[in-house]
Amino acid sequence: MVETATKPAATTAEDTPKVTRSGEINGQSQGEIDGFQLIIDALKLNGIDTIFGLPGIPITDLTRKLQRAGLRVISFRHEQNAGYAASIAGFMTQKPGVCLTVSAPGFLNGLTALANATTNCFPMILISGSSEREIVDLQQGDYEEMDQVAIARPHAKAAFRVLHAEDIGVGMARAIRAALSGRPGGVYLDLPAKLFPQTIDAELGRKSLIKVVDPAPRQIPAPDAVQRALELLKSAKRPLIILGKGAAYAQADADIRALVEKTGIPYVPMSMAKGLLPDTHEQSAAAARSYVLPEADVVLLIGARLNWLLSHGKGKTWGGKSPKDWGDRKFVQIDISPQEADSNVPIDAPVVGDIGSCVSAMLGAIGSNWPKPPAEWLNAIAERKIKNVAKMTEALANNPTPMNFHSALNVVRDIVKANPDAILVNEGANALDFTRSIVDMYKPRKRLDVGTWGVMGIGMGFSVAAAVVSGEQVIAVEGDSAFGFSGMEVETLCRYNLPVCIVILNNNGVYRGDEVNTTGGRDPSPLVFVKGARYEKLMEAFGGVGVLATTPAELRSAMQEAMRSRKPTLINAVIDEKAGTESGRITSLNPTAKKK
Ligand code: FYN
Ligand code: ADP
Repeated sequence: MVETATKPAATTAEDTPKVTRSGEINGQSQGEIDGFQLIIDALKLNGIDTIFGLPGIPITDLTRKLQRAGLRVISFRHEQNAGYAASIAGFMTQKPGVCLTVSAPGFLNGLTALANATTNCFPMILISGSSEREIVDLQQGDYEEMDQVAIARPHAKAAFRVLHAEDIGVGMARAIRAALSGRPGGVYLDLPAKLFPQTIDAELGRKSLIKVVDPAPRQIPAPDAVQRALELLKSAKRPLIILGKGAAYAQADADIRALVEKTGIPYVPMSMAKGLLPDTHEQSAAAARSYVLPEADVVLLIGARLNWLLSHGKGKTWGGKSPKDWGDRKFVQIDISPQEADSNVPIDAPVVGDIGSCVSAMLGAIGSNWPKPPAEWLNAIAERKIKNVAKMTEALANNPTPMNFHSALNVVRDIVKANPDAILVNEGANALDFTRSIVDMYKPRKRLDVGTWGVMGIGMGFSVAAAVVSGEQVIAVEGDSAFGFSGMEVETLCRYNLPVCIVILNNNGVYRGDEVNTTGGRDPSPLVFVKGARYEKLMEAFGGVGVLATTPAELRSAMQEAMRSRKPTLINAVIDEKAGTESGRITSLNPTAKKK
């Protein structure tokens, strides 16, 4: 192996290859290949065609070379947003989304997104350049010095560092396999600056690359586990299915629908599983959620964990007498991770495998004479649904001045119904919770939101990725606070001319905008923003369309125009600053509320 000088030549800004008299291209003999090229070839070989990132030392040249090599490089204004984009691209495509950052601070900015990907089971690879190992390890104060692998490891499914050009193929293969196989997650890949200009024999280099074969192998469930699950489900008087975002990720849409319909079991979708079956499906029990959870006697979880979002499978949400009461309900859980079962309450019938294989095995075993659930159960749910839907219809029919969440979201609901292929990105507190229950989804993987962590800041990163990956129209419904975390990426939307329509539900603050500082001090309450902020002008600053909407009619016409033009659009939908409650529907998680 020939190693070139150790200075990070990665920052050289050559736009056209420099060919010397001795036949070297960019200082590299034609019989040799460098780290840059090997990284690019390894990505291409594995079908990775889009990189989300932010250039700088030592990866600037890599971004140029990636673009020149035909990959799409989407450059952001902050690495966290690039990271969120990569992670959601992974969720949408079942290919690891790649985020590329500079060393230390850039890496750390991307790390939140990596941790979020791991938590949400999204396949993602964070690739960061890093400083000189020798200097970093002796803590001699290198430029952007940091032991990035050590820091990434607890937040990732796996973390690797490649020191030698001939190991790039293995490093990339290990990263791809770790991100995709089993339970998907975030992987960190550390590429020190010295690696990029390293050269090795071209033939050796080509041979060192690995095209990963079957990166997410099917995991077939054991037949007795399937049988146990079916027997339990068959014995149920009040069965329920809960669909989670794992089910959406699995892309086993037709089989999941067939299982739900053949068994006739009512189902509740978790937030990002909305639309896996259309929300208008007659078996959806979403509008009777707080009735079916405590009442169900056997619950089938498909790609949904019994974490906080499902009150850990116990306590009052599930009809228990105390928060610790497990109750006597039985659970069947389909999950790719064998360790998921019993994480919160006993799982009576774990079915371990990939959702496609598990659901298809169950379908194969149930035949055509599966007994429909007792009519008493179905009628009770229907009755509950009718009541809740009537309540919702009444709330949506009101037309107050100023707008409230319902009157604004009634418009979004109609627009999504008319554009079922559009992707809905959603974040906030009240803006999230109201949108989830008001806006029906009709197709799988069309709703992308704050996920397992309730993280704020995914809005623009998810929107960019959703538009880039799918080519579909994106609608981002944002709380005014949530939007602030990634708002600068409106420039990115304009730069790439993406069909994203942002609707900011603007009530002047976090949760609501009418709080005052009761101390008499000079500062505003920590929860409020500048009143009457003109967010739409931010979009206009970069050449997009900005609209101020104070009525449902104005909001409707602006959204319709955005769908028609496909121009980056920001609609500042002004709602009553008194609208909203603390933390939306999870007020009870605030420590003071818990104490009461
Ligand atoms: C739902 N509902 C409906 C409908 N769909 N009514 C009528 N029609 C339709 N189509 C009803 C449903 O029955 C519930 O009423 C209510 O609307 C809310 O439904 P949802 O959203 O399914 O249920 P809930 O209780 O809010 O769900 C719990 C949750 C969810 C924890 C899974 O809140 C969630 O995903 N939260 C994420 C919160 C978060 O991350 N926030 C970000 C940080 S905010 P009832 O049945 O009467 O209860 C920081 O401050
Ligand atoms: P939600 O928040 O919607 O309830 P979670 O993120 O809690 O969803 O759960 C997703 C679950 O799906 C995880 O436990 C994960 O292991 C599982 N999962 C992800 N992909 C697959 C797959 N292809 N097959 C089986 N299980 C999967």
